[in-house]
Amino acid sequence: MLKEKVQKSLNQQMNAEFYSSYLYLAMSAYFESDNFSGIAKWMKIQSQEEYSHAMKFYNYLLQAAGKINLSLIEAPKVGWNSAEEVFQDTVKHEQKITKSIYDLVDLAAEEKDHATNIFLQWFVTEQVEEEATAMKILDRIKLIGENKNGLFYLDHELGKRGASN
Ligand code: OFO
Repeated sequence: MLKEKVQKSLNQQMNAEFYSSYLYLAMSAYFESDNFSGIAKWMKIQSQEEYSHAMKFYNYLLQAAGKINLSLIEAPKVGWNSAEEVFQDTVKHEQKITKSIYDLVDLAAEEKDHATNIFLQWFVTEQVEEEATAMKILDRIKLIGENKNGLFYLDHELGKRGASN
């Protein structure tokens, strides 16, 4: 049986993952409207991946006989000024998500909820990858600078991304 505090935080994290899905979909639409269909595809797959993260929380809550509390999902920002700004926001967002996962791990440890702690370890590892990937793309965009050809090449490369988990 989940403790009240743990259940509440798991629900909050589930909703944060749904928000991540929304945010990356908004970013995908931004790139689509700018005709960068490769980066748009990358972002759309990222959005789907975030949806699957939210569903991991949903399924775990049900499995642990917890209550699902689907709350209002905040509207994401619309309109960015550049690809660099989008990826800066992505890095910041992932750092924020990492912090909330760490807080959740701390709470599970405090509450001696070993099962939830083990469940969360997958997210701890995942966040290392999420931050590193976003940071790598941001670094490349910074290197490209104003070079349109460089950005089109990146668009082509990111468009090769296939659906993951
Ligand atoms: Fe769910 O990892 Fe990104 O936000």
